[in-house]
Amino acid sequence: MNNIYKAIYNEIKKYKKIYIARHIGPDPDAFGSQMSLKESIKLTFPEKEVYAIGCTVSKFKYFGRVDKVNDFDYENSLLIVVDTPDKKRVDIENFESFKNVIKIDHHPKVDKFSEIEYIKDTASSASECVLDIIENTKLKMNELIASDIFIGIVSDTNRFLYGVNYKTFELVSSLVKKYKLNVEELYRKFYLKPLSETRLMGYIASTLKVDKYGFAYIEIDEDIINSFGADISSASNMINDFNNINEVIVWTFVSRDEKNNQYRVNIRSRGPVINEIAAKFNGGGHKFASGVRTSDKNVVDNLLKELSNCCKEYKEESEKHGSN
Ligand SMILES: [Mn+2]
Repeated sequence: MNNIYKAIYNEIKKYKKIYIARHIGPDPDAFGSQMSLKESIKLTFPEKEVYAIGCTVSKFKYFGRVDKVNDFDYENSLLIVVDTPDKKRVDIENFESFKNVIKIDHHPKVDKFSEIEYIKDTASSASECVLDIIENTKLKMNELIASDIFIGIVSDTNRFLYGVNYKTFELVSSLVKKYKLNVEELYRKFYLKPLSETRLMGYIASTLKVDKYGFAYIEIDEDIINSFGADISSASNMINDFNNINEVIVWTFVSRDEKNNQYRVNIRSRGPVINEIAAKFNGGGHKFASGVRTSDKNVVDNLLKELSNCCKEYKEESEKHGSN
């Protein structure tokens, strides 16, 4: 084992109580990396108490339940944060009070918030990072763990569309072979969705505003989301289903989180790099999948303007070079 694997494994070995957290507004990779790591630690060390913490999302009940914890044993336990580059997006309060913190992530680095950091921004997903750690330590794996990792990778790459190379396929291929994963069954379980959600997608598609530069956006009200019987996280995760529209280069969902008095802005792109723009507005993420949270409506308006502008420039640039 090289140093980072050894360091992570030794910390896991040392603590009786381990909490695993991920980012707010969790997506399937956040769940996949969190749940697979939890199960792997439990399988390897049955005597340990391992908790997966953070909010629940109805759309992702596939992954099983998160653990309800009322009192955190900060002084005696280890916290592992997966799929989260920045402090402000860790879905747990006072996380720096834990005896020790480990970060496992595939986003470009934002904050350093732990002594032990595993950051691999060439990995397709945090789930792939967990797979790498399991394979390079004595952590164990079984079919359930392999399935969660598989779904995490599939989802963060949008079914092998983004951020993949031959290595991703090799990893997935050996995972499927070794644990005899029933890919069709997994896809069916994961991608089958209720009519209510499909209707909400129809609403979004018919309401989406698209400007002449290829910038699309929609503001979705929580009341509307609720009237379709979906929750806000499920709705903002639908953004990935709008990636193949000819007239759209960058698209944005703005939803208002009433409880936290915040606008949640999700941005996707199939052309210009958007995380630098998101960073200007105190957000972040990947080159083509970013987000911003703010309580200020002016920030949202300015961000939308800037994104439309960047589509304009991108379009002009592409036309100059005779491509589309
Ligand atoms: Mn991820």
